[in-house]
Amino acid sequence: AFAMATVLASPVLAKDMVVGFSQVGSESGWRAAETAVTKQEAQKRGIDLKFADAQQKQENQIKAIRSFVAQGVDAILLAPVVATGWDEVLEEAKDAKIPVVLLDRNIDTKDPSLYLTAVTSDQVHEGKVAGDYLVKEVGAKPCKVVELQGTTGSSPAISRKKGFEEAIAGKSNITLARSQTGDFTRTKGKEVMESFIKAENGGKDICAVYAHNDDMAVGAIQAIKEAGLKPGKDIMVVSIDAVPDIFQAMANGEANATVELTPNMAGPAFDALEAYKKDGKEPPKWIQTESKLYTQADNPKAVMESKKGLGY
Ligand code: GYE
Repeated sequence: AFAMATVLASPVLAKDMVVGFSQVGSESGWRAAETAVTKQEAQKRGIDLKFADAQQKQENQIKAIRSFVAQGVDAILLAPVVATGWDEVLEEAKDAKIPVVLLDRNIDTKDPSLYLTAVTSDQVHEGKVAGDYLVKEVGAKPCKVVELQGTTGSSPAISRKKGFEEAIAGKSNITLARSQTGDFTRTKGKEVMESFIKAENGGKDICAVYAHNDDMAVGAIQAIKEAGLKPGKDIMVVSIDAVPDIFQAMANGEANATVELTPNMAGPAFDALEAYKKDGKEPPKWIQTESKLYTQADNPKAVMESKKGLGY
C-alpha cells in the first residue's frame, strides 16, 4: 500500500490544496474536454490547480513533475503520454510524500506504490466493445478492417488494439488488413486513412475502419468522402470517446458507433485525494469509469446536445 497516510503532518482541506496537473497535450476533442472539466472541478472545490501542457512529450511531463515537487504541491495529477519510463520521477514524488493520481492512461511499473490510484476506463474492454459491435454488424460477410491506432506506446493504443483483436479472434470472415498509428489526431487519422485507401483499391476493398479515438475517425471520414465513397455505408466507421462531432457524424449516417469515455476523470480523482488528505483513507488502486456503446439507433442528435457543458 501507499504508506503515506501515517506520515501526513496535518490534514489539508480541499480548499487549501495545491494540485499540479501534467496533461498530455490537446491532441483530441476528448482531451480538450478533460482539461476543461479538470479546471472546472478544481475551481468548484477551491483547489489551486497548476496546469502544465506537455505537448505530447514525456520529457516535458517529467520536467513538470519535478517542478511540482520543487514547489511542494499537495498532489499531482498525471495523464501519462506513454506507459513506460516513469519510475524514477515518480520515486522523487514519493520521496517528497506527494501522492500522484494517474488520469485516463496507465503506466507500466513493478512498483504500484508509486501512485495512489488510477482513474481510467477499461481500455481493453473498450476495444472489445467496438469489436463486438463490428462482428455483430458484419455477420457472415467477408470484411477487411483497417485500424487507426492511438499514440504509439500509450496505454489506450496498446489496450484498445488488444481488446479489438480479442473480439475478432476466430472470425475467419473478418481480417485486420492494415494497422498504423494516427497519433489520436484528426490530421494524422486522415493522412493514414488516405494511404490505406490508396493501398486497398481506392478504398473499395475496405469494409470498416476501427479508430482508437473519434478524432481520427472524423479524419478518416473526410478521407473516405474525398475518395468518392460513403463513410458509414461503403466503409463502416467505429471508434471510441463519444465527442459531439462523432454524434453529428452518426446523425448524418457517416459514422456507425462509438464507445463513450467520460472527460470527467478529475472529479473522482479529487474525491479520492480529498478523502485521502482528510483522514488518510486509501482509495482503491483503480477507479474505473464506464464504457458505453452508442450507435446510430441511439438518437445521436439528442446525445450530442446532452454532452454540452461536460467540457464540450
Ligand atoms: O481516448 C483520446 C485521447 O488517454 C484515454 O487520449 C485517453 C485517450 C482518448 O487523445 O482521444
